[in-house]
Amino acid sequence: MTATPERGFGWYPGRFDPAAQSRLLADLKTLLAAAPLYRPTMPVSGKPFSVTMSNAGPLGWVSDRRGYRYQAQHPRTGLPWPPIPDALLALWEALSGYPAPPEACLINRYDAGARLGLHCDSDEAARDAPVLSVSLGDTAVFRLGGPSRKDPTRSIRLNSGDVLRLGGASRQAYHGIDRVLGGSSRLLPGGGRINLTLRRVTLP
Ligand code: MD3
Ligand code: FE
Repeated sequence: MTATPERGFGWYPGRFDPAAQSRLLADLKTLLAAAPLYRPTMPVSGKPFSVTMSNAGPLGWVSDRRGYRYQAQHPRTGLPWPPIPDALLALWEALSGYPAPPEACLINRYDAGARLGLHCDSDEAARDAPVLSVSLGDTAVFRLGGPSRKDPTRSIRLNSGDVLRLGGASRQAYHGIDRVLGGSSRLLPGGGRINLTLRRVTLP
């Protein structure tokens, strides 16, 4: 008998210890040399995001004047996204409860003053799969609501090494990053925060 894996909302503070955070950061440095962070723009308006982004995996999430979508190539280099680091594939195996691997790892970088407005993630056909989030660097004030923009919200402080699983009903919840607390971690040279989200995009 095997235990039923959990699939709903989960918060795993310190899931990556400081040594594992450093190893993941070293993988990211190599990855971002091949697929540089770039600043996407909002659909229609072309207004720049306050976060910079890149991706790993067969698919990456992008935004430009034409809209939001997943695509196989980096929008600036035209190259395929690099592979998802093994430590993140292992995390998905351990915590997703999903029978197929992730296809996208979206990398969001928050420098001083960056934030992410309240939104929900609905560009994936596989909304039966959870999203896993890994926080690195400065602490973020994360806001999590419900399926309607008007639902009450709660605030969660995400520290470096924390993992969240957004599965079940929480997968459709509105959420955002209100702010990042400068100087709260020494992991990233120069400060700031990196968030990684692992996603299944297509139905297996
Ligand atoms: C709840 N990222 O990339 S991670 C995003 O910290 C995103 O960069 C934030 O929202 C960040 O779309 C928050 C936590 C998170 C990620 C995906 C979710 C929460 C979610 C998808 C559905 C519901
Ligand atoms: Fe999101």
